[in-house]
Parts: sequence; structure tokens; C-alpha cells
Amino acid sequence: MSRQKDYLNEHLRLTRRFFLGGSAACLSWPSLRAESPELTAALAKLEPYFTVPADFRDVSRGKPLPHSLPEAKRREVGLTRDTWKLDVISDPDNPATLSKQFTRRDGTAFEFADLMRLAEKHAVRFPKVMTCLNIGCPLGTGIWEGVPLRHLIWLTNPSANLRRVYYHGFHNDDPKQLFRSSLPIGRVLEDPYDLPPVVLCYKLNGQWLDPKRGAPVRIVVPEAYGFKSVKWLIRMTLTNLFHANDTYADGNNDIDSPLKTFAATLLVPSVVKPLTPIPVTGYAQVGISGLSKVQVWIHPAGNPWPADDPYFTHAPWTDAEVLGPPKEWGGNLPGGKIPVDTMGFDPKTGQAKSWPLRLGKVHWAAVLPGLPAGEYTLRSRTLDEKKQAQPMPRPFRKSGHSALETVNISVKPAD
Ligand SMILES: Nc1nc2c(c(=O)[nH]1)N[C@H]1C(S)=C(S)[C@@H](COP(=O)(O)O)O[C@H]1N2
Ligand SMILES: [Mo]
Repeated sequence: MSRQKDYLNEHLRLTRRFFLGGSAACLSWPSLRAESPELTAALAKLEPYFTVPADFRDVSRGKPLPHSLPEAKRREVGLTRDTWKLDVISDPDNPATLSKQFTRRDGTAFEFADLMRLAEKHAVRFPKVMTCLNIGCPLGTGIWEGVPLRHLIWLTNPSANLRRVYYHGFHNDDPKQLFRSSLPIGRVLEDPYDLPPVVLCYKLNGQWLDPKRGAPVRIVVPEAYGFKSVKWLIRMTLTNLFHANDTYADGNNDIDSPLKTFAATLLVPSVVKPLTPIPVTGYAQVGISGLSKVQVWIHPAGNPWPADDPYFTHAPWTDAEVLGPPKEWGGNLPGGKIPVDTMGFDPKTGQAKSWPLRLGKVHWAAVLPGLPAGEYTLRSRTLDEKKQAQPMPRPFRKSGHSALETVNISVKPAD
């Protein structure tokens, strides 16, 4: 019974702290490495690091969805590798000075074979999580392969008045279905902060891009939310306009927002027995500011919290264990191996050069202490490399999800 008393004391101590709202040192909870068959079982159920391309969550627009078109129709409209045609033009209203344009009308469109010629010399591969700014939860993580877009831009011989690139995908030739995005030319020509380049992407996880993921060619912008990575790319306009015209701007979104760092749970038991340690697993999206820690905090549900601490910064958060590189990468990678020359991986050893991978995802686990019967609330959060706690430094929804997740757990004896 003395053990139970300890738990109850602990519980009271926590509860008191909630009411006082003071900051507190971390509790020494049972460590993850403590043998726990429940945790081992939970870890065995973790999703793979990379997502099988067909298992990506799909948020495509279009009526009909471009990837649902029958093969014959996709051939007709240029959505197969051997029929793909890309227009690359100067904006007629705000022209960029180019000496060459690629157009279907003149029979000079840029084709897949042209892209493959560039790929022989310039292909790059990098891991990236694809996340919808509106939904918040990652749609999938993959190794994206493509040709840096700047190599195509240079083929137009731009010499002046080029400030932005507008691009859009196939939209059933219906202006109402247009999905477009844009980038400042500087981001296309140069890669700041050691980011991978913006690419004309044609492979995912070592396989040709499939229709759902935007085949034959999509844009992928490494540091951006999904809406910048336009699928079924058919047209690119080089303009002297200085501003964005993204479809996502119409949805009241912050379209210049790079990926945020945040944590969420994957496996949490909704009912557990009293005084029984609780295994929890989750993931963290590793945004532009990196990740130094994932932390968790469980407390009795319904306790008041000081209104001047909306992000629970004074709560007794405890470190979870951020898992290292997996033994199996998943994602149906050819041979189960990271493709050669994937950015962020050592070409000799095939190992990640640093961990977690920036702009990727990482998994975490924790064992929460056993608790007396009652209703509890579990929260998790990240600290980025500057130790800024989620949802800071960018808490606003329209720049991407970073709200703290809340999960309810019932602690009660088995019936
Ligand atoms: N042409 C086109 N491209 C598109 C979209 C679209 O509706 N049409 N959706 C965008 C959005 S909002 C997101 S989040 C990503 C999702 O990428 P995925 O389908 O590969 O997961 O695709 C982007 N590219
Ligand atoms: Mo999206």
C-alpha cells in the first residue's frame, strides 16, 4: 500500500500545483527504457517513417479529380509521362524579359524527355513531410526526387524584370477549378538556410510519381505547406509582378508560412487501470525551427488553469523519448534502402547525417505514471531548437497548425 500512497501523494502534489499554477521542476517518471510490455507493443504498432505513396492522405481538388480520369483521357490532356507538356511563358501583362518561351501553341512545350535530360545532370532527392496548412496533420512523408526548377528557368534566358513565378496544375480546363501557387524568383534560383531546392518532382520514394500524387510532374517546395507543391503541373508564368496570387490566399491563409514544429499523439489508451503505467506514442513534425524535445503532461481533467498562461508553460511537463532512425524505413523504398545521394544522408554509410531530419517527422514515446481512478487530460508539445515551446513562436492557425493537442484518458478499475 505504500506504493499506492506514493502515487496518491504524487497526484495531490500535481493537483496542488495546478491550483497554484507555479512553475515546477520535472517529475521523475518511470523512464521509457524501463521494461514495459505495453510500451513494446505500442512501439511495434508505430507507423513506418516513410509513407507508402498510395497511403498518403489525399486532399486534391477537382471535379472530376484529375487523378481519377481514365488513362486514355490522361493521355489526351497530357498527364502521362509520354504526353506531358508544360508551358513556360512570360506574363503578357507584366512581362519578364526572356529570349525563349515554351508553348504548346508553337509546338515548343517543355516535355518529359526534356526534363529527363536535365535530370541526368541535376536530379536531387530529399526527405520531406507533406502537410496541408488547413488540415494540420501530415498527409505523408516521402523522399521526393526532381530537377531544381532553376534549371528550367535558365533555359528561358531571363535577363530582366523577373520577380516571381506563378504556376498551376491541370484543372479540367475550368477556370473555377484553377489551383495555383507562386514563389519569389529568389527562392527558385537560390536555396537559403541550407534548404533543398524547389523541384520539378517526378518520383516519390524511388518510384514514378503516381496520378494521385500529381503525376507526371508536380512542384515540391521543401519548406512549405502542401499548397505550394502544385500537382499535375501544366503551366508556369514568369512575371514582373511582385506579389503572390496563390489559390490558398483566398482562404485567408498566411501563404508565406514555412512548416511549423509540433507534436501529436498516435497511440494512447482511452481507458487504463488505476496505478498502472500508461504507454503513449506520438509523432512530431520537425518544422523550419527544428526540434530539441517532445514533452508530455497529464493532469486531472477539468482543473482550472490561470488564464494568463494559455499555453500551460508553467505546467510540470516531462520529457518524452524522441526515437532515433528506424531500422526499417518503410515507404516501399526500392530494396528497402534510402536512394543514393538523398540529401541529409551520408552517401557512404547510408545513415542520416543528423537526427531528426529537418522538414520530416519523428516518433516519440513515453510511459506516464500510474494514476488513481479519475478522468485525466494528456497534452504533448515540442520545444524547437531554440527551446521555444509549442505553439510558439507562431501560434496563429492560418499560418499552419500548432495548437496543443488534448487527449482524454479515463483511469478506472476493469469491470
Ligand atoms: N493541382 C493541384 N495541386 C495541389 C492541390 C490541388 O488541389 N490541385 N492541392 C494542394 C494541397 S492544398 C496540398 S496540402 C498538397 C497535398 O499533397 P499530396 O496530395 O501529395 O498529399 O497538394 C497540393 N497540390
Ligand atoms: Mo492543403
